Amino acid sequence: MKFDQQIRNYIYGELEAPISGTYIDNYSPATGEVYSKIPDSDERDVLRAVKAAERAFPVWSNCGVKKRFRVMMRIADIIEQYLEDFAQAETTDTGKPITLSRTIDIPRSHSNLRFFATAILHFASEAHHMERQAINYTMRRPIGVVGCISPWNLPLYLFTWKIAPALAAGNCVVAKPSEITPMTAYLLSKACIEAGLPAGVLNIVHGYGQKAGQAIVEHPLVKAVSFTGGTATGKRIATLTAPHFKKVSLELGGKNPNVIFADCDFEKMMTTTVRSSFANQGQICLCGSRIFVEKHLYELFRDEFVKRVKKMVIGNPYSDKTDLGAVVSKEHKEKILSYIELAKEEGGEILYGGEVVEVAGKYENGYYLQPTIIEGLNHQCKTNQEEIFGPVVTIMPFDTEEEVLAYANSTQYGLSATVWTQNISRAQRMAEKLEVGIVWINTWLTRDLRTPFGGMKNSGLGREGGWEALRFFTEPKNVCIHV
Ligand code: TXE
Repeated sequence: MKFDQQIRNYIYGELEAPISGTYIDNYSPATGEVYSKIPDSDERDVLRAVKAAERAFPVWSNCGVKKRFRVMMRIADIIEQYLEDFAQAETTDTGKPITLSRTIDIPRSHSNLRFFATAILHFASEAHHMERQAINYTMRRPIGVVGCISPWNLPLYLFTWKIAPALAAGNCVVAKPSEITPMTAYLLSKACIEAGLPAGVLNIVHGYGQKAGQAIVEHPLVKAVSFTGGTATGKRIATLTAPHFKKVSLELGGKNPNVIFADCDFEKMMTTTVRSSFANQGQICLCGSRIFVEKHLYELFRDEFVKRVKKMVIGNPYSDKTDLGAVVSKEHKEKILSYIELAKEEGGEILYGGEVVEVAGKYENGYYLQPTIIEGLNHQCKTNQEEIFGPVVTIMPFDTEEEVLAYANSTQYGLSATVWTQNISRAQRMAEKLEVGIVWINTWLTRDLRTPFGGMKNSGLGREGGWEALRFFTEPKNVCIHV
């Protein structure tokens, strides 16, 4: 697929170059080569985008939910119509297998738009009647100009996950995708033009986080910020928004426990655990990177897990046979390798993996790593406390529920957890005591978009999804009428 060599910002309905005239190299992780360039935008481009959003807000916020529904559904239809182009772009930007782009990333992107385009038709609020005195009703009105900033692991999936509820609720958006994976956001801007989205309703500014991203967060007209990315960046954004009382939603890192009891459905657990460990090269904040197995199942689990992971096909992400593609960047590959070295220093044994994968031909300079399984560490070591965000898992045995709960809850993170057991009472006990925002029991990544999505502790602030998202992107006002 041919890509525009220089992608552009999308401001007030037009595709335009950055005011600076400078561009950033965009690498394909599969080949390690520059395949396009992205705008190196700064606060001047962000100012144009914020002004465009401010100008569009009065019409968009008052055009009625049916108009918003129709336009958003048209954008979703266009994404679906060009699914293959979007999938090729997503794989070229991220290095993930094309099968993942085709079946997860892009379908979920148009689902996000359709979900919130329809949800807004049913979004209602409440009234409170005071006998013989007054009637109260709650108005939920759009906030105004909001900022949406997204990461590189699920680029269009997470970009639309924020933009869709913001637009459906009647806000106008200034959005920035990761500078590492901008291509599908650029294709989205073209889809918006084709769909007839009114100018200024959505504005996409490309560029570095500390420059363009920070300018969005800091602009006084941006009243709310929805962010997904690293915990460190989340802390920075929280610091910048707090003094201005901006609403902020933070979806951050994770170090998720996968707790496996001996009474589990072994085959279902095993098939899912290979996926929850290594999907998207382990670059999903919900991956189960710490695996705890009840002691008398441990050896059977370990041997079967290693046997299955050894069969995974690593390499050319454009092949339908590939299970693991490239990790997202050279720097990220080095970061992951440094954690594997750390694990060895901390006494871990590499049961399988730990090495760079050499792929022949045009992919020889790509960023490929083996899926890596490590045992023999304790739960408090850095390898088991810090987010690696790559194809690396640790496995550990445990004796009792109390012991594994202490292990599971021992990190600074609290995003998600998976529990495998046929004992429903035990499942309920574990779900109640796990310090996370999402618990999957006998499954993983089963997603109902109506449910509250997000974590606690250093995994974030607030929840996305369903009414939670529409409430985040609206301001409630109580109106009390004397009767
Ligand atoms: O995230 P960053 P990165 C974790 C994972 C990963 C780490 C860093 O551990 O290694 O975060 O990944 C923009 N003001 N997750 O570098 O830096 C930036 O341009 C405003 C978990 O991708 O947080 C990008 O668009 N914006 C996560 C976005 O923030 C700023 C998924 C994310 O970048 C900014 C991805 C600033 N000061 C990484 N600095 C998850 N929870 O899914 C950066 N940005």
